[in-house]
Amino acid sequence: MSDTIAAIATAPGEGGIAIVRISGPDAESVFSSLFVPAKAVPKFHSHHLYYGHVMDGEEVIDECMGVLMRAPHSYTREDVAEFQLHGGYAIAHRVLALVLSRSVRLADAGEFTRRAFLNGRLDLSQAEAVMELISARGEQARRAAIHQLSGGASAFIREASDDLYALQAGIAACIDYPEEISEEEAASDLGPRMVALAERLEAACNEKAARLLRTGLQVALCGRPNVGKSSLLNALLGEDRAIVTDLPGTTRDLVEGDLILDGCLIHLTDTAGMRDTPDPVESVGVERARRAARNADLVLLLLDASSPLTEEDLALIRELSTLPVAVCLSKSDLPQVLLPDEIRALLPKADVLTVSSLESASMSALREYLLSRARVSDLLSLTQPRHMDAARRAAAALRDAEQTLSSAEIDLCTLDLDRAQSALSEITGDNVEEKLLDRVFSTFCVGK
Ligand SMILES: Nc1nc2c(ncn2[C@@H]2O[C@H](COP(=O)(O)OP(=O)(O)OP(=O)(O)O)[C@@H](O)[C@H]2O)c(=O)[nH]1
Ligand SMILES: [Mg+2]
Repeated sequence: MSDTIAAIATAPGEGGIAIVRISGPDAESVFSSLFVPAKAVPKFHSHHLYYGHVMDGEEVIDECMGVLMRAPHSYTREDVAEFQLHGGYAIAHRVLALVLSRSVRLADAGEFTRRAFLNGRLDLSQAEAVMELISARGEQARRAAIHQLSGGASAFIREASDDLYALQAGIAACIDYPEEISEEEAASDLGPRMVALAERLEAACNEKAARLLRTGLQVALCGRPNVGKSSLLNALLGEDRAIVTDLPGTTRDLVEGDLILDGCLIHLTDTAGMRDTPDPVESVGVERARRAARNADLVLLLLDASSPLTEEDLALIRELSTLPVAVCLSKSDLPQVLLPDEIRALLPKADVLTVSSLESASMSALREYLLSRARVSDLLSLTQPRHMDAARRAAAALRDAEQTLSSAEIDLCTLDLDRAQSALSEITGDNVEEKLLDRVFSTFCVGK
């Protein structure tokens, strides 16, 4: 980390401003060599915003604001300098090139945050939360990410880790002072505490809720041809996304769209009408529809309420019954032939809704329903697959420890508890290998 790095910190494209960020020991000298303040100053103050120009010799590159943040009061805890330029491609790249021509290296993805972590400004779960926050789609995901950035996961893990240290101390005492604490006494006290801690860690691994936060509720609109799937997609999105005609078999491929309802992300996939067909293109579409149904958190099975159930409908009800299905009786603005009770008899566990793409009241009810399925009610302690994987390993090691203890192998129990402690420390990054850091930060954008 002895070198100086730089990158464009803002998103590509045109915008109000573009920021070129520099971090490292040469940040100040490079900044001073390129930035000429409108009012000359003997020395730049830290954390002051200056108005001036970026110059390449005599040539003015841009009119901009410049700021210097001396270590350790900066994002990376190193000296950091930033040019706030006009937000255009050519300007930002020219300034970056100028900076890089002064023995500064282009930053790797996430390298600023990696330095912030290595310099102790954030722990690893907080560093990961930075990218979660940036990629949050919807208020629900933002709230979870800022909770993690503020140390939500870290606090939970540190508390678990402290309890684990207490267990380790208990075992050590039992080994060191066998005359004072018998193995039976230790087992009856420490064993249940190990199980309780394992249970607490396991309960924090709610993969489904975490996925809802990260990628939103995945909803597949399925049904035989012509039941109104594409019309429903369009009505939900409020735009003409999918082609709608009165010909069965109109949709051939998957048509996707995102909906944010009350801050919750819902990813909708309209699919080809499912039927046996000799048409090779359509049958690929039907296969894709089946895959979308299998991968969905919720399958909205559309059945045309204005006509009786067909053989195709019945086959689909059978096929999809093992998936998380809710039935939408569609076209409810037309005289209704198919009634909810008939469906409830066939699919007793499925919710049944009545919808019409043409009627806003029924669309509001459907939106409410989707929202109820997409909302994650509690603030989760853990939201990332990497964290949940480590917490599960820690829990498994604790359960092993309890088993070892009850088979009276108290010395061996220490090894299990060490394993648990090491898994927990992966989450906060107290004990990590370079390879893990590479993996974590490779998902970041350059400039963060
Ligand atoms: N009255 C009424 N007609 C509807 C409604 N929804 C769809 N339709 C009509 O039903 C026909 C088929 O609609 P689509 O949305 O294309 O049906 P689909 O299920 O996507 O059909 P495929 O893509 O062929 O599988 C069109 O003529 C629509 O106008 C509705 O809520 N009410
Ligand atoms: Mg369609």
